[in-house]
Amino acid sequence: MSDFFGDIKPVIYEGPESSNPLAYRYYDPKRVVMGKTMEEHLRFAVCYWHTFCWDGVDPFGQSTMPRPWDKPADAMAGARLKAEVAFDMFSLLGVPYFSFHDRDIAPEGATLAESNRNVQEITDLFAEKMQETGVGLLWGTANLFSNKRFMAGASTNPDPDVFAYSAAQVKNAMDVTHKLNGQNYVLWGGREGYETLLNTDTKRELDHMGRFLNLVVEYKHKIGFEGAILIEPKPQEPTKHQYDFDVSTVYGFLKKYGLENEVKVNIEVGHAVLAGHSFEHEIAMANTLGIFGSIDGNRNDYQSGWDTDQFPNNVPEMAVAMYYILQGGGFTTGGMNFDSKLRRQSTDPADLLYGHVGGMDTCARALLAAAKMHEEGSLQSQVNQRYAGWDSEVAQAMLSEDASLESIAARVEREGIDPQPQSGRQEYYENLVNRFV
Ligand code: XLS
Ligand code: NI
Ligand code: NI
Repeated sequence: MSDFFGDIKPVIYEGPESSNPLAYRYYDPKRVVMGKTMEEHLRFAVCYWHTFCWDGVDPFGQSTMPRPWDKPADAMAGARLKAEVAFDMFSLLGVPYFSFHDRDIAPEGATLAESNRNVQEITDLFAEKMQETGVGLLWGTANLFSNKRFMAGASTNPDPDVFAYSAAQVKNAMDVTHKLNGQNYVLWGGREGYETLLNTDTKRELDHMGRFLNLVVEYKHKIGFEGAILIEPKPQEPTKHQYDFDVSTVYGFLKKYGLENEVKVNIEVGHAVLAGHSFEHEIAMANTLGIFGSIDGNRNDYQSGWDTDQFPNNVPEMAVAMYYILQGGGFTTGGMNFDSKLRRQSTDPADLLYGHVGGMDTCARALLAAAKMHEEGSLQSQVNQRYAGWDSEVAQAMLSEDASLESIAARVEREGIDPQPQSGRQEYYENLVNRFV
């Protein structure tokens, strides 16, 4: 145990009446909701990057939260201390999972081989700590965006050597994720996009990205990795135009490159907002297309145009999202990973805990509301009612291969069909949701 968190005690469930800022008021891990415990439903994960690497720098100012593990003179000793603190925090919170990029956990070396060795050394330490604490790995990923070699992309870089370097880095990140029994492997297209069309061959770039992802899937099968491969959509930032704009765009890409049955999506709340969607829209599309995988839980500022990665704190919004997650059957390999970071004035170690405790309670409370919406059932039955006309034989016949525009047109004429508008009753539905949140 490190002394980073001082004498803070493990956070436990104390119920809605508790005023202890470091207690759960709704997250009661063993409480059963719709046949599963809250812990099994929510599958919380702490992310390494924002939690242990974010030091508060912004374009106008220096680090506000220097950490004791930032040790430029002995970066590997720093990485080991960081791992120590990380596992202390997972235990204090009682989260079942964590997630990381290769470059979050260990310093980059002079060569790729040295960087890989550093990553392997720290993941060996993780393996011991995971054994000790029972914490699992929700997902691993490779950072293919921070180093300047990736400024024009990784697999979409015009330079084939960057494609090769990226493949080698991903291979190592997949190896360690596999070694740690990761539940998923994530690819967020960090700089897979472009700044100006004038210098960009989009056909080549998409073909290269498609081949790269196929290489990843082939390797997954070769090593027997049983987790899911996930793409994380985002519409912009860092590049002006990111190729993996949103869930539907990613699906089109997967289809084109023959991967729609191999790859799913990791949906981030803030990225949905940046794409001009709601979070629940992205979940519903992923359910519809059969590619729902996992969630990066956070919230985005609605006025800013960038990715603010704040901790979730809006129960009514999260409840509707949770409703659609449950509707799709809930998480399998996925989970609720807090891709959320502190504001730069939140400089106390305890702030890291407040952020996560609040985020977890928001999700737990949302889960309870969403479960009530499902159990009570009137929302679903109203929707079924709205489409009930399609249950008839004549309606279904229009969708069969025997139907044609002529046969449908003939029936309309014969029967004198003249559709009358039916109210969509949006306000009624909205009120129905508010009964539960
Ligand atoms: C950045 C992304 C990133 C991914 C992992 O916007 O959210 O943090 O989750 O590479
Ligand atoms: Ni993310
Ligand atoms: Ni983000």
